[in-house]
Amino acid sequence: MERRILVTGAVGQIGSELIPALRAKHGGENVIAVGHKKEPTEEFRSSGPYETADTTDKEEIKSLIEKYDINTIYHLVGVLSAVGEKKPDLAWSVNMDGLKNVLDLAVEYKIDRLFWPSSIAAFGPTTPLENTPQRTVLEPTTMYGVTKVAGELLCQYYFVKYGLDVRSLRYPGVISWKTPPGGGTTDYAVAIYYDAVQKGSYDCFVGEETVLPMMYMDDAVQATIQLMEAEPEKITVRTAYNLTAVSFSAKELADNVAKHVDGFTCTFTPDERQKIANSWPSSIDDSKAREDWGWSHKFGLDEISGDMITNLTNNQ
Ligand code: AKB
Repeated sequence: MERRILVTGAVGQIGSELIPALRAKHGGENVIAVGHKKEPTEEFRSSGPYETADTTDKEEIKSLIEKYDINTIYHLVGVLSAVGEKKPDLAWSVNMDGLKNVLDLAVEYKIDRLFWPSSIAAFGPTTPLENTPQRTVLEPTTMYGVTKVAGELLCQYYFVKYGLDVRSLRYPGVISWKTPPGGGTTDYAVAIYYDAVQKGSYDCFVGEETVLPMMYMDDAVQATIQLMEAEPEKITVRTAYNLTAVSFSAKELADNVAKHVDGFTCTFTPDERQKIANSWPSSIDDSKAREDWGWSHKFGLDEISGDMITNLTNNQ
């Protein structure tokens, strides 16, 4: 089947890197990037169609599905954890109303495959936080996490009730250099590289003992495409798959950055995001994703640091 792909949240952290990968694979004209407020780069605009739409407005998304004869959707747009705690109503409306609109339209237009991102934020303080199993307690204490659990169940409901082929991943913290940090709790693991290159120092907003699961963007893009290309019978989880690459403490991260940037120093001044970080797992069991559709990661912490520093230095 020729894929006609719509990607919402195009200018966000994952969209900015998933779209070029999808365009390289399926042809630029077959991948419709949909942004909202943030302006894309000229290169991004010129590599394929770019549209502006608000996903909470069903008619706007509907007209794009019709205009481009869409059969595949990556619905990436979302308000992340830290911003979600400041603006819970916005998080609910963007994360839930937007998803419900896209799910309903996917059924109406017989969309062949739909991807929606979940997150480690679906877990909470009552979850076993080490080597967190695929099936476990989901009692998040953030609005973002609440929308992730509700969203996962809604996706599964649409699969069971309507046969919609919807797939999802519980992303860990994703580290990348193309977009600056965007309102999440795992942002420190991105901001540290920006500040290391620009200032030679970083004041980290979580304590040095904080350990969270993380992944490099190249692996996140690979996992997303691999999941979406897997044969439907291989997908045995219709809520969202656990996914991870490496877990490290904020101190281990800072020490690793110092290996790559001479004279780098890091201080630790925890703020309100510490509480969110404490409620999330320190490591994840993603064996189901590895068994079902062959997931395996490539980047460890040292490779992530090397690549981040090289790219941020070259793009200063
Ligand atoms: C956040 O920190 O809010 C996100 C996430 C883990 O989903 N990066």
